[in-house]
Amino acid sequence: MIAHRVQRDLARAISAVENGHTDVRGALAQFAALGHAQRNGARADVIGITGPPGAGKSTLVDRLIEGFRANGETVAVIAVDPSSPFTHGAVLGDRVRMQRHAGDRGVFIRSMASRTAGGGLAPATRDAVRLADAAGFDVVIVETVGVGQVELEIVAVADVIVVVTVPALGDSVQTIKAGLTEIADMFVVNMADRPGANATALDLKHMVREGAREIPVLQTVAQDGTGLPALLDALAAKRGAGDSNAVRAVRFEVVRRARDAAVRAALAALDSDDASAVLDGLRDHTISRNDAVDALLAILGGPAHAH
Ligand SMILES: Nc1nc2c(ncn2[C@@H]2O[C@H](COP(=O)(O)OP(=O)(O)O)[C@@H](O)[C@H]2O)c(=O)[nH]1
Ligand SMILES: [Mg+2]
Repeated sequence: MIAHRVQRDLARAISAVENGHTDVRGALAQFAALGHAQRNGARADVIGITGPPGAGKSTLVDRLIEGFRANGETVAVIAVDPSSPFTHGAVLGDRVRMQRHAGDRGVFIRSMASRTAGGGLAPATRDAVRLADAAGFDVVIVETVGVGQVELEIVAVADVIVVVTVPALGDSVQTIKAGLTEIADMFVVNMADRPGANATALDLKHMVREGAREIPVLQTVAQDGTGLPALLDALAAKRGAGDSNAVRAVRFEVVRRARDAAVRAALAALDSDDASAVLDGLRDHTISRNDAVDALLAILGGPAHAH
């Protein structure tokens, strides 16, 4: 249990940091001065839950809270939402969704609307996680809306990363290919009550088989709790394994930079004289689009894409 007083001061400390009234060090010092920093050394397990809007992340988090509480662990949730602080749309929704835990002193829930202009995780998110850790919570769950590259920043915050997707989100597996296998500790196909869940899970399993790490692919129905015991088991296994987030962050950074370099090389190749000749042929209708792509890839020296 986390005393009500600690919960209240934690909420205030997060607000102070979020509003820029103090930095995280100041907030932690204040926290300690209030006699709250019971934790020196022990660390919360930080679980990142990321995925597209509407995938069922908040519903899943609600179920996870239930699971951790049943295990006697205290849980803080930091839900980062890109919606405007002025509209409060989905933020309010999250609060309502997790409302049933409101009276539980082992649970702290905080929605943060703030994000940086670029769409990244606001620094305040990181600070909120540190503060929740200092407050003594056993588990901190960070829910972020992941679209494209944005979710990847969660690497800097979380020890274990769960990427949530849903069936029949046509290009979700494609999006995931752009480097998510480097950061995901597990994939969850939520809404497994909908058609296409098995196919999506199979797609993901094929994809993760190519990687070096073992990444479980699970299916859940967050609404009724189907698959939650397996998800909790998988999380327990990852938490116990002490997977190094530093290793993962470095791997991801290498992939990101290699991808950036490849993009730069492709753009440069497209500016070459050889490439201009191919593109002229495309304009003159003497070459098909597919043949133009193959020819340009050949100029780039990369593997030709077979269609
Ligand atoms: N059919 C179905 N609906 C779900 C499931 N999980 C969540 N939902 C619903 O999907 C909607 C979006 O859920 P929410 O948790 O807010 O998604 P988030 O935006 O990813 O946090 C809500 O109406 C949920 O009730 C599921 O497993 N199956
Ligand atoms: Mg949500």
